[in-house]
Amino acid sequence: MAIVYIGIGSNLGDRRQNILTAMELLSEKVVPEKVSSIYETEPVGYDKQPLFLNLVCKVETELSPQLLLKQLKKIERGMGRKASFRNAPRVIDLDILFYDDIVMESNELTIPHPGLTERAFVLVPLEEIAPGLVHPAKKKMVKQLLLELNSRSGVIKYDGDGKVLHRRRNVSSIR
Ligand code: PH2
Ligand code: MG
Ligand code: MG
Repeated sequence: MAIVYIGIGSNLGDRRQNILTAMELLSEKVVPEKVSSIYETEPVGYDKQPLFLNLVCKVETELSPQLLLKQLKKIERGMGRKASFRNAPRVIDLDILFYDDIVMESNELTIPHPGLTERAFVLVPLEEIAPGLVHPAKKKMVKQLLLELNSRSGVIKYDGDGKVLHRRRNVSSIR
């Protein structure tokens, strides 16, 4: 069985429910091993959009990277995700972050996920469940990558009751 880390994000509709639904659908395809807390995160890349909820999970699977990607896309489509521009708001996003220690690059799939080392919304939840996990290309542990990123700003634990934050300008100031 391969060990895979998957990043999940949502910033449209009932974000928390979307993430929970995605986890449930995912559990029908792979074996969940560990799940991080949910974090509320400032949008990266295109910032005129709502705050995201993000989490990271560790799963085991017999699916190849390509077949796993197919299943993730199927879940995204099934949950009503529409094709849009890069970094656009989305009901649900499921990304393969790591697949064992595979390093690969193709048109439809790059592993490890290329944006990972610059994204606190991935590294913070990842560090929560796998601080010692080694990035197979960078040869550095997740906790090291997060230290080098030198920022957790815009990423805070979400308490589920929506009490944590609703306004973007507050995100970085609450730690
Ligand atoms: N996903 C993106 C672009 N920007 N920002 C946050 N905070 N969370 C995301 O999941 C995210 C993003 C592209 O997939
Ligand atoms: Mg993504
Ligand atoms: Mg994606």
